[in-house]
Formats: sequence, C-alpha cells, structure tokens
Amino acid sequence: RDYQAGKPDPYLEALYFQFGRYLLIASSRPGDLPANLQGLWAEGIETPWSADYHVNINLQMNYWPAQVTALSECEEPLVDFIRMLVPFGEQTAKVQYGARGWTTSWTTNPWGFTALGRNPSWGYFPPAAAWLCAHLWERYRFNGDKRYLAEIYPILKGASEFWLDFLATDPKTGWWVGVPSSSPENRYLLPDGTSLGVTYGATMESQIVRWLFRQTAEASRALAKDEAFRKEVDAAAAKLPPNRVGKHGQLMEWIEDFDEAEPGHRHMSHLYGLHPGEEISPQGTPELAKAVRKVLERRLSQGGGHTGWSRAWIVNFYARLLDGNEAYKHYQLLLQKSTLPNLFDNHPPFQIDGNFGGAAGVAEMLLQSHAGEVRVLPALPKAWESGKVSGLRARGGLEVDAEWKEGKAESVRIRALRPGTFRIVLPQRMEFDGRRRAEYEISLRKDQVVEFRA
Ligand code: FUC
Repeated sequence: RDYQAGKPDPYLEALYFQFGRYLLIASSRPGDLPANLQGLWAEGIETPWSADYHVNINLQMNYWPAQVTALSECEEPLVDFIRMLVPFGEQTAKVQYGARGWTTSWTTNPWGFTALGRNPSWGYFPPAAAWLCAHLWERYRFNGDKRYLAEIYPILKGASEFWLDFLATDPKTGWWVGVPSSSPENRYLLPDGTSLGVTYGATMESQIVRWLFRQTAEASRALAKDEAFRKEVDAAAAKLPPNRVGKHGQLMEWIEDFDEAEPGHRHMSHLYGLHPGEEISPQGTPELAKAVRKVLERRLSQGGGHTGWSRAWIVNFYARLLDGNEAYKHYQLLLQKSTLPNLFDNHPPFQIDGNFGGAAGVAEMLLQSHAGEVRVLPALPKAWESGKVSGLRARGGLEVDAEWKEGKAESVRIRALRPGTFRIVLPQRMEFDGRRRAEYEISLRKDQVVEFRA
C-alpha cells in the first residue's frame, strides 16, 4: 500500500522479480503442462478465459524470464507442449488452409486445439505457431545443444513450409503477404470510419514470419543440412514487407497507414520487431526505433498499458530502447496499478503473464544479448542507484554478474558456460587485462571467467 501511495521500496522491486521466478518454478516443471493464464492457481471450475493457452502474447510472455533468469528446466513443459501441437497443427494447415507444415491460431489447449476462433479479428492469428518456434530457437541460442537443435529443426521447417505455401504476392508492391491477416485483437479505421479487424500483410505477421525464416535458415546452417530449403527461406525472408513509418511518425501497424479504432489498445503487436524480436534496435535501426517510441507514446497517451501484461511488455520495450528510466517508470506502474496484495498480476482479473513479463523486464534492464552483442547494465534506471545482480544468462552461453554504485558499474564478471566469441558492451569504459574500453570482442573457453573493473 505504501508503494502504491508512492513510497520508494527497492526491496519490493527486487522481491517482485524473484517472485516471478518462484512462480515459474512452482507452475512449470519438467513433465507437466506449461503455465497457463493463471499459472496453475486458477480459482473455481469455470476460470477466466478457461485457464487456457492464449498464444497471441500470453503463453509466450509466461516464458520470457525462463532463459535469462537461468530457469531453463522450467521451459521444458513449453517445448513438450509445442511438440504435442505439431501433428494437430498439420491437420489444420492441410484442412483449413490447403498448406504443408503446421499452424495454430490465437488460443490453444492440452487437447491440441489449433483451429480458428469464431471471430476473425481476435480468433484468426496463424503466425502463433511461428512465434512459438521462436522460443524453440532462442532456447538453442542459450544452450548451444546441437542434438536438441536437430530435434526441433523439423518443427521450425514445418512452420516455415506453412508460410511458404500460404503467402501470396501483393500485386501492388510484389511483397509476399499473408492474406487474410490481423494485428492481434486490434481494429483499424477505413477513411469512411468503418472499423475492420482483418487485412493483409499485418506488420507483426511479417516480422514474426521473417524471423522464423531466418531462424530456420540459421538452424539448417548450424546443422549443415537442407541447403536447398535454406536458400528458399532466405529468399522468402527478403520478400516480406519491410517495416515502415506512417503519417504520425509511428511504426505502421498495418500494410496501409490506417489509424487504430482504439488508439490506446493494450496489444502493441507491431513492436514485436523490437521485443521479443530483434530486427529493430536503437543501435541498428535508429529511425525505426524512433517510430517505435512514437507508437508507445501514442498508445500511452490514450490509456494504453492498462492490463498487467500490456504494462509488463512496455517495461521490456523501453529496456530494449535502452531507456532505463522509462522502463522503470512502467515497472513501478505495474506494481502500483496492476498487482494484487499477494503480488499476483492483475489483468484484471488475476492473470499470471504480467508477473512473468515484469520479471523478464527487469532482466532485460540489466542484461541484453540479442542482435549479436552482450550488453551489460544496458538500461539501468536512476532509481536503482546502487545494486548488484548475479547469475543472469546471455545468449551464446554466458553467466553474468554485475555490481554498480551511484549509477556506475563497479565490476562485471562473466563466465563462459561453453566456448565462443562474444561482443561485450559495457555501460562505460572498464578495465580488463590492462585495457580500458567500453566494448570488447572476447573469445572464451568453457568455464573461463573474465572480470571488468571500474
Ligand atoms: C488476450 C488479451 C486479453 C487477455 C486474454 C487472455 O486475448 O488480449 O487482454 O489477456 O488474452
């Protein structure tokens, strides 16, 4: 209550992060089903949204903290669940779309439901399967296990085959687009004011499918197999619509520069390319990063971020924009406005995704490892003046500890869980091996530890 009234409480902020990890440990153990909308703490027989697995953000968000906060085992139920879905998704691809491969739509369940929902604006979302595949791929980036990669490769390939069959050529631009296509649960306005949910080539879909194609190509390269298919998906990735900036300076959510029917909508689907995707970043694509910021400002000025998971996603977005203070502001709002007295996330009603998304957001503020570099303390807010963290995990197989005082890093310790070459970006110039820099390219042996000092 004190925190909700504005009293600072760094202990509570740290506790919420650890509580998120605890909830994943308690609700997602090897051999079980994955954590559902309420983790496993659903009250009653008839539960909100049937305690199911929404896959247009919610199930995915549940697993955002798994790898980065060193809970890889807790992600096993998700991997098993995706494997279970594939044969059902193959039938759906064949019967509903006449396509190869597999797909699923906005929600699913332990009985392999992969068909469409009854309303196209929310019930129709074929990129969900490709989004789940991103979790399989990210897991490989953390564990580097080629045997695991060989097992999941057919799942990635099947999801890619679906899109190779399903995409159509836009006669105006020549781009390959999904048609019909939707931006989860949002609607757009035609010039005459008509509001519609379905279009073609929605931005989120192109981002997800582009990443799927690239992951599939990279997986085939890592396994040194399937060269012909690799060429096909590589070529297809280049034909998808690019990200574009619209009349408000915003990243366009749809293939045309439509306005949203609900400008403060909770889903910010077209920012997928920034997070959890990685094709947009302040370092790599500064113009698009600016357009992403515009989307966030517009959504927030119209009441966006009102559900717990939506607020949690915003923490992650600002962390990826390397804006620690803004990320922190939304972390505070998550705890103040969308958290119940027992620390469960409040959609409302109670829904667990915000707990997991919030914990992942904190990790994202302290360590990032996408787009080819490892960034230590990339979005440290002013409010966390001094502190320390240990045991975070980076893609490529690193374990990272850091300590900071008065907003400056004092020491950073990195241990390689397997050999590799890494580009490390520190928050400021720090000393390592007699050299003083903010960026290092380092090759590490397994179990090798490197330390950077202020
Ligand atoms: C998605 C969201 C809702 C809710 C539901 C369970 O459809 O749009 O806000 O979280 O899943």
